[in-house]
Amino acid sequence: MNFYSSLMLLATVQLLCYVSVLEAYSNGSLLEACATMTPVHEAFEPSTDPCLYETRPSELMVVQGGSISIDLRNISSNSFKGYMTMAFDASKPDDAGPIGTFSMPTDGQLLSCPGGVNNTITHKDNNSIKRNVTAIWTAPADFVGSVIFKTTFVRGLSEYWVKVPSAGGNITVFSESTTSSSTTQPTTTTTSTPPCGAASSISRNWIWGVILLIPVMFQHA
Ligand SMILES: *[C@@H]1O[C@H](CO)[C@@H](O)[C@H](O)[C@H]1NC(C)=O
Ligand SMILES: *[C@@H]1O[C@H](CO)[C@@H](O)[C@H](O)[C@H]1NC(C)=O
Ligand SMILES: *[C@@H]1O[C@H](CO)[C@@H](O)[C@H](O)[C@H]1NC(C)=O
Ligand SMILES: *[C@@H]1O[C@H](CO)[C@@H](O)[C@H](O)[C@H]1NC(C)=O
Ligand SMILES: CC(=O)N[C@H]1CO[C@H](CO)[C@@H](O)[C@@H]1O
Ligand SMILES: CC(=O)N[C@H]1CO[C@H](CO)[C@@H](O)[C@@H]1O
Repeated sequence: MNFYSSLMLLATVQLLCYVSVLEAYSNGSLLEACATMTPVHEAFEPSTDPCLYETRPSELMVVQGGSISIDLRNISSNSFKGYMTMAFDASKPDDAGPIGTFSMPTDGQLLSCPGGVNNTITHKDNNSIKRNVTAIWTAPADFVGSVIFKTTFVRGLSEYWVKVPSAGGNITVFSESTTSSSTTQPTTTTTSTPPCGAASSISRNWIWGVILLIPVMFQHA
């Protein structure tokens, strides 16, 4: 192979890389992470260390169709670069899909994963440091029961936690008709920190891997 054909090959490979990078940023590709909430970096497994971040709901009870805010925040001073949060019906497997709707997060974007609209929040840019992301979650109007928020936090290429349950336990969505009879306020002082990496099956999704590799690719370019 002569010099010029090598050069052409290199240029083609780079072009293909560039195209797949662009595709990785399209909303359609991010949607592929909906099923597993799992970023994949070839060489790295999800961390089993205690999670450095938490999902903190403002309330542990909400009336059907009502709203609460959630904070994704650092526990130490460490900051994260990527995240994905969904709310699940605690009585069903996660395969049933996320429920409720989110408002636009303070740092990130809305996704509509299969089965709903605006039912997922995730990061928008690949490289900024995030310490405290806030979003409003609205419970479905036709649902009563226990809800659990789960967040995948990405600190960097080699360190991420998948589907970390929210701090303080599950959220109870109660019926409008029981509002008048329930006069006791739920305690919101629980401070237990759930373990990370609670996902039962970690299936691989290369899309997030591509997304998260981009800063590295840029640095080495
Ligand atoms: C990050 O965590 C540290 C320690 O808990 C805290 O002092 C700091 O305010 C947090 N920063 C933000 C932006 O939440
Ligand atoms: C909280 O949700 C989990 C499902 O993620 C479930 O296993 C657990 O039983 C729920 N706890 C309560 C008290 O409903
Ligand atoms: C979904 O979010 C978009 C962007 O904020 C908003 O315009 C739209 O009304 C939302 N749809 C629903 C059903 O919440
Ligand atoms: C996170 O941001 C929200 C809204 O900006 C604020 O109310 C809350 O106090 C912040 N939490 C931390 C721990 O910084
Ligand atoms: C509907 C939706 O999620 N649109 C987003 C697609 O991606 C761009 C760029 O990341 C966002 O600005 C849109 O809001
Ligand atoms: C879409 C986007 O935010 N791309 C950025 C990813 O990170 C590199 C390196 O910091 C930036 O140059 C891109 O603009």
